Amino acid sequence: MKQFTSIHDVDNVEALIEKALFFKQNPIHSYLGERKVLGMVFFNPSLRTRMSTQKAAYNLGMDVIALNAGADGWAIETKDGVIMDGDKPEHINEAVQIMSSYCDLLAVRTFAGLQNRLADYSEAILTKFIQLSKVPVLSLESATLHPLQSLTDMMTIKELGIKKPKVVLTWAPHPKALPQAVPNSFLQWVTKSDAEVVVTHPEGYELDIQFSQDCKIEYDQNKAFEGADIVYAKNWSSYSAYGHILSTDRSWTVTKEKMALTNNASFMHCLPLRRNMIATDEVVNNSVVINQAGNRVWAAQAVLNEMLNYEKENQNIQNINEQGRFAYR
Ligand code: AN0
Ligand code: CP
Repeated sequence: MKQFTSIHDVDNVEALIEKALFFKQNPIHSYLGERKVLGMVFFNPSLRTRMSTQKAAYNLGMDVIALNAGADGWAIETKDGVIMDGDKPEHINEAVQIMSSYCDLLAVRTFAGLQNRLADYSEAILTKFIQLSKVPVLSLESATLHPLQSLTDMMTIKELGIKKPKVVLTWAPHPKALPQAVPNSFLQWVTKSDAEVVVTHPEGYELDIQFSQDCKIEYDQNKAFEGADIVYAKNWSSYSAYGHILSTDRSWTVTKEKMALTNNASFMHCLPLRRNMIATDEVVNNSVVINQAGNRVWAAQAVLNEMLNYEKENQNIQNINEQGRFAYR
């Protein structure tokens, strides 16, 4: 795998999920990453992504350099053509080239600004990283997608061992405007599986059709929950009224009573989770979220492993070409 920014970078999704499950059983399988450096750049905070990806890299023998852009590094200007007389002393055009020169793989977390839909959905910062980096790039969540989370989610669903599960993605209330990255990405992956997928949210929270076209939309949350095997909760801000909070209706909070409508469903969430807003204490305490978050290590390890393998094969091809050239001489 050359890069990892969405499901479209993955040749064989099933094999990648299997690889993640394999690493869960055999964490130290090889030291493919020995003497290689993973750079991780965060434009936004992270607990799980940062620690699990670092742990995954260690399991493969890699060293890790993590940088919180703007906190432990200089604040980075990401737009071209601006007069840099504000609070950002560093420009992304130099920063990415330089950071990538210190690393063998470069990982980046960007975030939606939620002001301008076109700008967020063009993935300007991630695209800059891909264009300017001297080494392969992977996403630690971008403005519109979170593929490492989704791979983890698919692995966690697979572990539950339910054939053709009914999976319900439910919107839930939250006090701050959040991106659509997690639900977009989840739908991108789960609709490629054998699951029946239903999305439920208040009107106005319809996701970009490119992600929801293969799902049933049900505006009645109780109806959606009927017979569900998996309930995946997440808040997101509006896509149509871009970045706006249209509802904070707490009747959408996932409760024990609502879970009773399901087929004894497992409750999933990517975390962090605001208790008694997204779901009640009882629901969270009886959920699979800890295993789900734990699985982030194995998903990241599978992705890093595939990217290191690709680099190694490319290196081998280069070496063979070099040898051929010398032989010819
Ligand atoms: C982020 C989001 O909704 O995208 C990160 C989730 C992985 N959540 C928060 O900022 C609370
Ligand atoms: N789920 C997730 O990506 O969590 P962090 O924001 O803590 O990395």
